[in-house]
Amino acid sequence: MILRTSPPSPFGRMVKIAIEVQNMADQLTVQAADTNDPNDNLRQQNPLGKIPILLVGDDALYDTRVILDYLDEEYRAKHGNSVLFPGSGMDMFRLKTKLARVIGMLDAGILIVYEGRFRPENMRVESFVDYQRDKILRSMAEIKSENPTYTNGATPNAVEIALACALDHYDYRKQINWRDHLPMMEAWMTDFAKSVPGYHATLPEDIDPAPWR
Ligand SMILES: N[C@@H](CCC(=O)N[C@@H](CS)C(=O)NCC(=O)O)C(=O)O
Repeated sequence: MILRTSPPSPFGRMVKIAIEVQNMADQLTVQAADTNDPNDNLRQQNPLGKIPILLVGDDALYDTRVILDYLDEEYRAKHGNSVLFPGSGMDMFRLKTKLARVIGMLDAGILIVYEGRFRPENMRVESFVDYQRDKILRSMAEIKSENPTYTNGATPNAVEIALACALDHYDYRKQINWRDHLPMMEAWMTDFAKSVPGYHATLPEDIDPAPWR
C-alpha cells in the first residue's frame, strides 16, 4: 500500500496512526504529495486533488473515511474483530457518525486556513470564517456534553484517532483555542499520547510544545 499525503495533513496523520495501531506499518510506503503542484500525479489519482489517497494495487482509495473503512476490513478479515470500528449494528453507525463529526470539524478548520491562504487580504470574508468556526464550536459543545475520557490504551478507535489529530491540528494552524471549549481534553490528550503508537512520530514537525507532546 502507498499512502499519498504530506506531513502537516491531519487526515493523512489519522491514516498513519490507524495503520500503526493495526500493526500494519510494514505494509505501507508513504509517498509525499503536494496538493498545490499541478504536475503532481495525485490529481490523476484523485480528481478532487485532495489527500490522503491510499494506493492499493491498481486502486486509488479516498477520502479518509473510505481509507479507514478499507483498513478496518483488512484487519477484520485477518483477526476477526475490529479496532477502528468496534461493535456492530447501530453502535457501529453511531461511531461512524461521530467520525463524520470530527472529519467535518477538520474540513471546517481547513476552509478557515484556505480563506487566509487563497484569498487576497482585502477580499477575506469574516462571516464565512465565523460560519465555519460555528460548526467547530457546535461540535465541541456536543463532545463536551459526552464528557469524554480516554481509556483504550494502545488501541484507540477511529473517532479517538481523529479527535487527537483534530485538536493537534487546531494547535498547529491556530483556527481555534480548543482548551477554552474542551478543557477536559488536556487530560484526554495526555492519556492518548502516552499509549498510542505513532502519536509522537506523526506530529507536525514545528507544532508548539504541549505537556503531552
Ligand atoms: N474530508 C476529506 C478532506 C481531505 C482534505 O481536505 N485534505 C487537504 C489536506 S489536509 C487537501 O487535500 N487539500 C487540498 C484541496 O482541498 O484542494 C478527507 O477526509 O479526506
